[in-house]
Amino acid sequence: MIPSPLAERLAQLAALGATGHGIDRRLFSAEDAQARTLFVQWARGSKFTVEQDRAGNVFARRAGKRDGAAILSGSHLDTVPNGGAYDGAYGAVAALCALEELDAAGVVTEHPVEAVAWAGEEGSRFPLGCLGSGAFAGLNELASIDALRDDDGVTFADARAAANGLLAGVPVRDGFPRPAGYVELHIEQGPVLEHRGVRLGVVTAIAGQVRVEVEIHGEAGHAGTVPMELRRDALSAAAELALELEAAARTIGECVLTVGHLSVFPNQTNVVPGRVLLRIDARSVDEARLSALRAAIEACAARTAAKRGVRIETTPIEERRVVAMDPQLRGAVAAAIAELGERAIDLPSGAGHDAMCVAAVAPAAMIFVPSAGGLSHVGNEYTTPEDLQLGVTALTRSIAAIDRLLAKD
Ligand code: HGY
Ligand code: MN
Ligand code: MN
Repeated sequence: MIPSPLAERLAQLAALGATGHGIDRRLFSAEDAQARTLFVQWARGSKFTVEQDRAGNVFARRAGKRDGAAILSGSHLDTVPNGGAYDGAYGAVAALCALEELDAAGVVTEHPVEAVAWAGEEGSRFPLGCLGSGAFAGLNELASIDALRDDDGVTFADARAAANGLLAGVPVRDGFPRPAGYVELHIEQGPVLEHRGVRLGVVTAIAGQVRVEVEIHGEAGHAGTVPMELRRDALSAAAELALELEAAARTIGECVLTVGHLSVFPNQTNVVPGRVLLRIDARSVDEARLSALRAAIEACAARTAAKRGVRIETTPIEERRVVAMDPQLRGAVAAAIAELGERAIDLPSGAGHDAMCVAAVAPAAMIFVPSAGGLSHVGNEYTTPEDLQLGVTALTRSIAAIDRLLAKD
């Protein structure tokens, strides 16, 4: 089988940041700069006009009959540590392939269409998810993003200005022009499509997210001499808090809560941990449950602090509301898929996506393809080449359908 540009491009991207256990490609790293450079080369190879914005997002524009507000499609090129080859990269490459398929079919759209590679969706370097799309949508001021620091203390502003930041030779556009509409193709990252035996999904809503940083101040001491009853062990307190939070999430129901990031200080075998830093990621597609999660985090922290005699500080670091996808665009996507003779189901997204930010400034829709075993954010993330290709075809048809729909406005 002749490899498609989609498969070849995904393979090239997968090599950037390969760790042997997955892919580690964080914003403004050398690997990330190489990935954005490939995106630019592929776009220019197909005669699309390329620009970037001050947040590091990269755009490849295909002209339409009109100038002005474009229909955007894309996703992110960064990954979580030891992430997979499809989360984000697939949607960014697929958008380019969709523009090329429009060219090949001689489709002249009313609107310009832009493929976009969003910067820093994962929040795996700077402590904010959807960093580029959040700036693009005006949800996060660039000035506040500039001040964000990575674990080495490097600010976003410095990283952006450094060698692996904004790309040399790519014009930097002014501001963040509002698009006419947005459609993102993404792997489902869950088990529903595979379980239902369906190859395409139309997303109804994207779960809201609450991310909280927690600092637990206990008392460091000699592991051999401090009696158990006199300890204020920050790690034992963190462990108790994590279990309390897990129980609270199970009680609230239809939500998820994860303590996925934890640092112990001084992290020395023979020293009682004096301080622990952890981050909580809580989500639900129901706003009332999100509020209950916020309250539970505070209540569990207060209870654990009192019980263990430690001081616990909680700092919200990210708040994303539940975002419903646009009903009209969903209808256009569903009709385009039906024309392909393919079945699709409606489903919510527990994973966050750039679409939840872009939806603040334009009607947005998302299309899912199945994830094998529902796995994602792991190195063995997989979707069959046939499903990947079907997704591109569905995306191409959806972009054309959305263009016709919005041209009527
Ligand atoms: O965390 C998420 O849901 C997304 O992958 N950033
Ligand atoms: Mn992800
Ligand atoms: Mn993603």
